Amino acid sequence: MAELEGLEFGKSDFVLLDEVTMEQFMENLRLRFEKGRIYTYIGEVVVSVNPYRQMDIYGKDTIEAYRGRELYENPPHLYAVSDAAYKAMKRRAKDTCIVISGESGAGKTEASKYIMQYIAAITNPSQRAEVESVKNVLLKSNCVLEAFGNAKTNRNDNSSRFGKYMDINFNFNGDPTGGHINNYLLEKSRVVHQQEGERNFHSFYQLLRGGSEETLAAFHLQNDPAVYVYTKEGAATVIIINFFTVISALEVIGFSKEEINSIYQILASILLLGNLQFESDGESVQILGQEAVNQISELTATEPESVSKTLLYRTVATGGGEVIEKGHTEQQACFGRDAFAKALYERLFGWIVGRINTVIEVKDYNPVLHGKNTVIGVLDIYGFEIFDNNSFEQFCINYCNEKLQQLFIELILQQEQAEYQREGITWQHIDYFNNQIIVDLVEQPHKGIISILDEACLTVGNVTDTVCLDSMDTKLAQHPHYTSRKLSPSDKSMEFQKHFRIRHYAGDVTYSVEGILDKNKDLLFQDFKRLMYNSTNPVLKEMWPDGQLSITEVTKRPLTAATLFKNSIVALVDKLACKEPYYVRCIKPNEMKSPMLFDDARCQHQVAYLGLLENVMVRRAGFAYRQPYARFLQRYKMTCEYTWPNHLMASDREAVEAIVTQHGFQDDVAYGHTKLFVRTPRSLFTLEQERAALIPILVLFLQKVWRGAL
Ligand code: AOV
Ligand code: MG
Repeated sequence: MAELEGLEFGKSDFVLLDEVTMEQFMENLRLRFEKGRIYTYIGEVVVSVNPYRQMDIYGKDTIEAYRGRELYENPPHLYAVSDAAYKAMKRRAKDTCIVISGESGAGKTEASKYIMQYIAAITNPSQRAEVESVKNVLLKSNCVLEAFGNAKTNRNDNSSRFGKYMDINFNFNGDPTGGHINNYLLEKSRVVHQQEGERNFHSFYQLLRGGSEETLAAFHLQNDPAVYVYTKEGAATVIIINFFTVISALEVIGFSKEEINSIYQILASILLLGNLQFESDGESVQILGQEAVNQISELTATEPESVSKTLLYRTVATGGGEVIEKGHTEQQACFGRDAFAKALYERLFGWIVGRINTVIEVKDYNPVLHGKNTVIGVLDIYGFEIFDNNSFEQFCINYCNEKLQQLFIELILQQEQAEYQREGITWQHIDYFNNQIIVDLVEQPHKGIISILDEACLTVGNVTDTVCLDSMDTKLAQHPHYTSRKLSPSDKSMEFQKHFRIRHYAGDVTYSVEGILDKNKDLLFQDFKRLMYNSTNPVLKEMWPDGQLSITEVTKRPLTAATLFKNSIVALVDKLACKEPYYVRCIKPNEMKSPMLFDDARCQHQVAYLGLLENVMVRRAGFAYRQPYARFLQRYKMTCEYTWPNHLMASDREAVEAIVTQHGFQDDVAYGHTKLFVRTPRSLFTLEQERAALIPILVLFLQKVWRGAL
């Protein structure tokens, strides 16, 4: 067993602080960061500070040290909570989940990978081939999903641009039998446009920079991202990427050669589409460059004439049920091209996830034969974001983080309450800032921002972004977390008329309404869907099943992007809420990605909005520490004459009472049915100090015994 840390590393659990103040909290957090102790507990919650350097704390030895141990037996670590979640799942057949939160770049994705590696390492000791293969696919899926779903942003060089919730299924032996990945709203607008200093998804650069000459020639590509409109913004940035690692991961997962080829054909088509230009002679619109059209049609296994036609015309059903073809304006053609490129990528991503799911889904599981199938869920989603320009995507991402914060509040409180109730202990209430008010501002039916956006999208006629903003201003003028330039004209920080601001739990974010309705409508002309459905490439066809609908069958009012996202997040929260939760709260130490810098103001801000101080208070106001009687005895029996080396009392509980009474803190504890609850950490601290003082004496004593001196 690894040694517990000494006091020079600060307090390993924030509940042990002498006083719960922001100063003490920050002092401890900084001290631990500076000493390379990036993890600290609040009870069972792990607070993690991104070290921005490789740490030697994830190796085999460390995994062994944490395997099967209790939380307090080792220094704080992700492995300890992973093990706790695993034990709860295995011993008590509980479905558990590990929720990782924190702002962009705080270390969520890295944490999720370490958690999965730990679970993979401690399971299947007998090396059964089918379990090993499931584990392998689960681990390899990360590499593929990161290639297609991550990108460099101004906050994080490897930023997740989609949300990921992965369920890992276990059999009665505690070995993984399969899994399922849910992905949430990929930021597809990135395919066609990136902010200054940012890049498109990694996959494009991997192909362009890593693909062999033959590969690129076969896809009609040049090996220079600067040549393509969609990738030129991030072309100069070098990030170590390996095309072949991704290909080999795809192969291990079970993608066929044809499927892998189709994936890259789609990427190539997107890049070529992005370079297509249109020209209008005042009457009709033409595509500049027939060669690119031919190449796209070859890559997508469609006819060149169909590609051109789809890019230039749309089919519409008239009121009288007649179907006509309507030519695009130049602007509409550009809009259609970009919408098509985005949809191609989004469907590709969804298809890849679905394809991985078919490989890892639990097959032939018979609960009667095999016992209950239990689950550990790992949630790694995009963190709270504030950019220079915030749009629909940030609005969705930040709403999602509000929902998760809300869940944290509910579950952590609920968990405490449930524990006290189970153990027959009276509970004391602590007040929180409850962010429900912000969640409501966004999602409330009829009154919330999503409803107002939807209403504007569904209204027939020319509702512009600005008209929609006016409507929000009217309906939300009184809301304490909403404002706009019109509502507070003196506010110089909101430069433009087309902005509104939400006071989020994690800070104020100013959103631009420019293009917000288009993004919410997420319109893609039906003709593109039909074009893809009619592709002779079976992979592509499979991605576009809705292309078989004729124009008159198409649903008139599909759900908007915001509503679809809201529904998926509500379902996610429901899924999480019925599992036993474990939390990792990630903190970003600075904006420079520096391993040296602990920016006090930035860290304190995160500690405040994550509600960590309140978390400590709740943990302490009730009882800071709790331990099963047997565990408590094992650790402290040496400090009491009635319990050392063994007690003769009727129960462990009585023996524990003897220790507590001998040390005089009987007023500071409560006796639950199975656990001792200690209110202030000071009591435990006294015991710890006494134990620490006794250990050298005991060691000396034992050495003498061994040497036969006694
Ligand atoms: P995120 O997932 O929280 O952001 P990441 O997990 O991608 O953040 O972490 C950002 C970067 O910080 C990584 O690429 C690493 O360089 C570094 N890092 C994080 N954790 C560790 C660690 N434990 N050890 C070493 N380096 C680390 V976002 O996905 O943007 O919300 O959407
Ligand atoms: Mg991430």
